[in-house]
Amino acid sequence: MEQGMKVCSLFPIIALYLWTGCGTADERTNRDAWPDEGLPELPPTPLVDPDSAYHYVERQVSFGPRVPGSDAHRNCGDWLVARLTEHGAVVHEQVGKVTAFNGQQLPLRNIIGSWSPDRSERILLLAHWDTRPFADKDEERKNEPIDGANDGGSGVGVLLEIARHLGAKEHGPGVDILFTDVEDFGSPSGAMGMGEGSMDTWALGSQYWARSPHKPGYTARFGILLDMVGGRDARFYQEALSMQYAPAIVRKVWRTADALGYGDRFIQEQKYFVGTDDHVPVNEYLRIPTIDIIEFHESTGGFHPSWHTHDDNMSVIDRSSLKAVGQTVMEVVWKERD
Ligand code: AHN
Ligand code: ZN
Repeated sequence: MEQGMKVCSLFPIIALYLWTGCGTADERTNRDAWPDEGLPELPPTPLVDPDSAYHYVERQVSFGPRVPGSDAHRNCGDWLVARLTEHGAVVHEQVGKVTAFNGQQLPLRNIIGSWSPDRSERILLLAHWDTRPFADKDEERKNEPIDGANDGGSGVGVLLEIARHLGAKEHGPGVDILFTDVEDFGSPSGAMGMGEGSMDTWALGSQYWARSPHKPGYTARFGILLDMVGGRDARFYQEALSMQYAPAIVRKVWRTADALGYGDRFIQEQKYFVGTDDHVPVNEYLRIPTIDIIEFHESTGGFHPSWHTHDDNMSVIDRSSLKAVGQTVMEVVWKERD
């Protein structure tokens, strides 16, 4: 009898425990973010390895500045194609010619890796892989190209680390990783003024791709651009153009970061500081709601202080920033269902 009483008095506690999600704090926060009770469990989200992401950044920098038309650019492009292929992607290369703001003709090489290419439901992840041909924000050696560890290297490094796991993703939408070229050959502020046209001198590779995607009629549920995501203690505010084009995707990503414990990195507050970036043509021409995860730096009220200077080298790269961004994007991709 006494035994029975105990079970009876425990029953409401057990019931409450089952009802609230009966697991660790982590499991409960995930459930709050995706109220998917009743649907089959998804395989666990793979862990982003910060050392691996860091290595991918370092390796890109080791080729030298990836300035369109240079040997370093060609060699790094070949290496990117090899990495995507190694991780199970079907790879498309889109080559062309574009004219820079200064009249220079540049070869263009957009690189696209696709997983489950036949699925019509898709997610687009993108980052530019070229680096700026000059250091116009530096005091010295202004005409020499930069390493672009953060600006170029970091977004690609994180996406390659995600790519390493995409072969294991058998559920939900297919994924495309787009490495855009000739993002960073834009007109230096002052050279052409900050008039209307000067913004169009940036993101030439994504403009090209969005006007004429590798697959005619290409579309995706949403897109996530990573740009300058590797700085020490990087904080990501909700970027204003992303909020204008794709507020629901911004909220989904920032909520996910918070649920994973990265609320101190992903601040749920809007900042206007990006003139243009690769997400703009994707939104404008393809109407794919696409956001930009890009560091807002308090000390400049804009980009990282190393932006377009020779200080943009491996010394600014922080494994924990790569991890926070990579794990957040991985979780968003993994939790997306058909
Ligand atoms: C401007 O806002 C002019 N440029 C942001 C795009 C960019 C350049 N991202 C990296 N480098
Ligand atoms: Zn740049």
